[in-house]
Amino acid sequence: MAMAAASSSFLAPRTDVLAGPARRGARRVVPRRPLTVAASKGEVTLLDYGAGNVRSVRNAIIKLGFTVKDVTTADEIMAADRLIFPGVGAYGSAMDILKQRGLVDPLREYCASGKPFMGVCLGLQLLFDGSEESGGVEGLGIIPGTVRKFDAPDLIVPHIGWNTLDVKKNSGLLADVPPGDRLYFVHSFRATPEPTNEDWILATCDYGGEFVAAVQKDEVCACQFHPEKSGARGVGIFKNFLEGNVKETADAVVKSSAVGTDVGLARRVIACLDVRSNDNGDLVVTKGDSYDVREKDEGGDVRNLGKPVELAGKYYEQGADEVAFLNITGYRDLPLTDAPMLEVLRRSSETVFVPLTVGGGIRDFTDSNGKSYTSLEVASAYFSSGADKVSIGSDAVYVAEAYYASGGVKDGSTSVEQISERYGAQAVVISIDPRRVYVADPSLTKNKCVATSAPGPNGEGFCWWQCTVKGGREGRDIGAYELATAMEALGAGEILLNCIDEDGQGNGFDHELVGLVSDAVSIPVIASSGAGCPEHFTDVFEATSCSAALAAGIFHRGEVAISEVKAHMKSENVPTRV
Ligand code: 1PR
Repeated sequence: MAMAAASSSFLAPRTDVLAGPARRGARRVVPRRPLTVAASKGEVTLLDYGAGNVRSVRNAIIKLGFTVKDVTTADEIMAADRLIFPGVGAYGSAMDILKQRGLVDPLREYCASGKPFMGVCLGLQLLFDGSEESGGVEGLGIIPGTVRKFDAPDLIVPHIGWNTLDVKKNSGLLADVPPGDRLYFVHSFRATPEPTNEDWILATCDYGGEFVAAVQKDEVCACQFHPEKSGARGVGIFKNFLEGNVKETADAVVKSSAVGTDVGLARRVIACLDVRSNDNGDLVVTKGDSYDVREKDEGGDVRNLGKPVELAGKYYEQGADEVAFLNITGYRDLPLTDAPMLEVLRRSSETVFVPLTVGGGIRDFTDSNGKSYTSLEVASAYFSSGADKVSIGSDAVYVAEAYYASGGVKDGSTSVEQISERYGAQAVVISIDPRRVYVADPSLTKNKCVATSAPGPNGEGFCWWQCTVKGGREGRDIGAYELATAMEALGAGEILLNCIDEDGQGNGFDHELVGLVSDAVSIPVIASSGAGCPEHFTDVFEATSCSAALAAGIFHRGEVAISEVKAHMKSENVPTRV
């Protein structure tokens, strides 16, 4: 596929980003580590049609001791002993690719043969008769039913996060998932259980109504959730599949609701790693106070709080629901050549089996050789290196300004629209970097104001939040409310809502800002900036309808572990994955 070719041209030589060079500005190139080849437990055939991140599926298979064989011809499908089909992207384009490559009938035949098959996410949906997505498209027609968009009123869509299952029959596939445990979902469309597909339903999930979470008939299985993003529990599901432990038994199953009241979609806790090169050229995790990341002493260096891959692994072990990497100098670096973020993603995805977001520098750019790259190509390179979502900062502000200037025209040409169209809305996060602006009267600005409980320095009773670009260096005449609503209209799937005033202050999240934006959009909002203790997480979840809360400093400085935040949420009855 063209996209895969475009992304592979970005693949920089492998450098050891964990090791620091001896002199300023240089990056030490360390030879590849020699690979120790363990005996393979067997070969797994992987149907990857190049439309998104399946690196974690590969990594999970390899971690479990199996080798991966990619499908390059239709014959290889029927020749497979075990086939994994991690569907990514939109339903219509996935079916188009399968048709173009002559894979539709081989897939149907393979599933009919009863050999082990595992579909993931879109790989489950494609088994159904068809989908409303992409204007109505025919699927593989193996399971009766149509895939439709979540449609309950006031539901936040996409359904992103960790949710509990209602298991309908006993299968070895889910044997290691205790009732009440959560798995990671990310999707806007779903199939529903119906009398015609009852014999296929292994588990359902509730989000604005019951939908199909897993199906199984003998050795043909599929999950709407992502095992490869569901931590150790999810990797265990792949293990059961790969080792052939999927037998169904007639034993009774225990419903999740029978083991407690903490069921349903959890509020997420996200660890954020602001990454940049320090003055020695080492790639470090840093952290600012109101975005100033330099030590306070004279000639202060960039604050160094650790190594990106190591810290991501630590937070995964502590129970982070997601990890975000923000390349904070991406607006001025050439994102794919100057900063080895691709390598950070590749390494992290080898051990971190929860969703990874990467931001910084998602924009069109031209390198020093005059070669131009589109934001879609930058995003493609990140996805193929292991990112599940990209976060767009400065470019989103320019896109929103142009959107309002045109009177709300969507012509499909912007970074947000193009990445959303190719990879799905759930893969596009908008990172907003706003600063509070006080006004005595709302008529003094065209941007949406709130009456604030913390009046300004001159007693101003109202405020709005001014969006910035270039890491907070330049303010623009557009508010966080206006940016968020424009981004939802253009196809973004999630808002990462920072606050420069609160960043690194440890005083808690800005509830007025988070409330304003969460109420304005129906896509998930991640509250960010200001967390100083576990109570700040429960406070923002109680005060607003945000879906997730993100923190950096308290985790990096070791003041609070993610597990402590989760334990506190549980004690306060805030749904959480522990
Ligand atoms: O504009 O698309 O290249 O993206 C640049 C990205 O880098 C944006 O997502 C922007 O938020 C981020 N960024 C740029 N400069 C800084 C900086 O700190 N100087 N960091 C920066 C943003 C803010 C948060 C932080 C929370 C939580 N960091 O993500 O992690 O405020 O911190 P806390 O818990 O310690 O309070 P583009």
